[in-house]
Amino acid sequence: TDYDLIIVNGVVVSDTEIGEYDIAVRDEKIAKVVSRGGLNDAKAAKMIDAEGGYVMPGGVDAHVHLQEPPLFGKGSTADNYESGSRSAVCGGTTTMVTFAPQKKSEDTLLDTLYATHEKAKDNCYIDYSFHLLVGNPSAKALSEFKTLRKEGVSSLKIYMTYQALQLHDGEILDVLLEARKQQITTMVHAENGQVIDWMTAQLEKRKLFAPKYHGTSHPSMAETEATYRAICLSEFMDSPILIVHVSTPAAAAHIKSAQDRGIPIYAETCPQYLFLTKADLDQPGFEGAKCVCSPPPRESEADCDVIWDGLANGTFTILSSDHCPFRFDDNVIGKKSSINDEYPLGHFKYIPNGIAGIETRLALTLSANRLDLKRFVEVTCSNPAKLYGLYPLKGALVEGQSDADINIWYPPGKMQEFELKNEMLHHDVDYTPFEGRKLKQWPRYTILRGQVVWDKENGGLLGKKGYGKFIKREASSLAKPRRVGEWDIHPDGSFGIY
Ligand code: DUC
Ligand code: ZN
Ligand code: ZN
Ligand code: ZN
Repeated sequence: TDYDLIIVNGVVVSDTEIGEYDIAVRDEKIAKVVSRGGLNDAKAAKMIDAEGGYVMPGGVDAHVHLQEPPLFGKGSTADNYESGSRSAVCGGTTTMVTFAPQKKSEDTLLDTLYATHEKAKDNCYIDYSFHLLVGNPSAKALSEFKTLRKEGVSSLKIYMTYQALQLHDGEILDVLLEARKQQITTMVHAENGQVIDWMTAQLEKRKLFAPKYHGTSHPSMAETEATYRAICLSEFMDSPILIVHVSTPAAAAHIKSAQDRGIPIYAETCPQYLFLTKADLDQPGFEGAKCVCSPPPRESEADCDVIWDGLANGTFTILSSDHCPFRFDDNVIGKKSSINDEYPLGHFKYIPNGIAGIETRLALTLSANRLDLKRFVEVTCSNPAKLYGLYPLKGALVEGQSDADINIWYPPGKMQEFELKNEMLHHDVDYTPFEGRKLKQWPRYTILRGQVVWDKENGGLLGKKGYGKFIKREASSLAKPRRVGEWDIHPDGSFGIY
């Protein structure tokens, strides 16, 4: 046989092109992409007829929290590497970048990295890589950035909020300077932690504890201010950043204006800011806790519309899930119910922040039918791969270069609209914040390095735990400083790039 697998009759969508192409796979790689019919004489061990369905690169989800200790309120995340990556593959995501979380109490980043490797090793259904989450930018930690690059880690994340993680501005400058030297991309969680703490104290004085006050305690202003501050610090240092999970029109406007000036500022949004609003936090009983994440779902659908616009017009470089699930009813592992002896009716500040979404990201967004298809592929597959140094190995269908990671969607008219239910999902969580949403699409086949790992009609999950492997990443092909040279203080007292 010539090939391990051929896919015929598909409508292939990349970030730059849509067309009728057939694809051949050999030795885990994309071997050929040819005009429809061009493989009619080829011999292959297996053939898939896409029947006119879209054929896209496998999803790349670059913002995933798995098996993390309590950092975002009480409780550890619900999914471990096994259940999280299982959920991912059943929703068409073939590569994930998760966090290796360094705590404030720890000095080194390398131990964190090695410990995270242990959690993931032999447990993943999909390929994976890590961002270092820097909780303590100690001299030691900063000196380890160089080794991180050798270990295939080219990005890290810092926080401007959460007591367990918040860095002050001087620490942020320390990180940006060292990141610049090592060509590392810095992801920033931009919310002003002091504003959030102050608002929380105000609400407590008035005995306002219901889940909806999570939204009140995280005002848009806290995100807008921190976003602009992060942009200023990044521009000062000429060190590229990506602002994660942007939720407000005002923050998006600051990002757009920096981008228009040519500053290397990148941004991410997530399905929760496209589909959820404040009303989802304000539900009977404690149900609102199911939609508590940070930043919170915002005011109204008009806000969601602005975020959709930013996805379409390029303000947002990538669409990630921020999968960070906690169980609703669980007294051991981070219950969303947040009831304790002091607050028998619960308190919003004890609700761990985060929701599940790794399995629903692609189908929810594609079903909404609001993005150009090439742009959909760009923000969910190609751009995350480019931004984080995985391209064209991942996020593309380039002959001889890309891994054969492929999603084949249902052909037009073949899938009936259906209501999403948590029981359809493969995570280890007792609810989805998107319960009842109407979907028109779901991946029919998902292929990872040439293997069919998901076949919705025949067996569902076919992939095996442990098939997913660690991928070493290069420097970002998008996020580069504007000028080469070192940031330093010049002999005349001025400062900047030499
Ligand atoms: N926001 C969340 O909702 N969860 C994890 C961390 C974060 O910043
Ligand atoms: Zn995070
Ligand atoms: Zn965050
Ligand atoms: Zn996150």
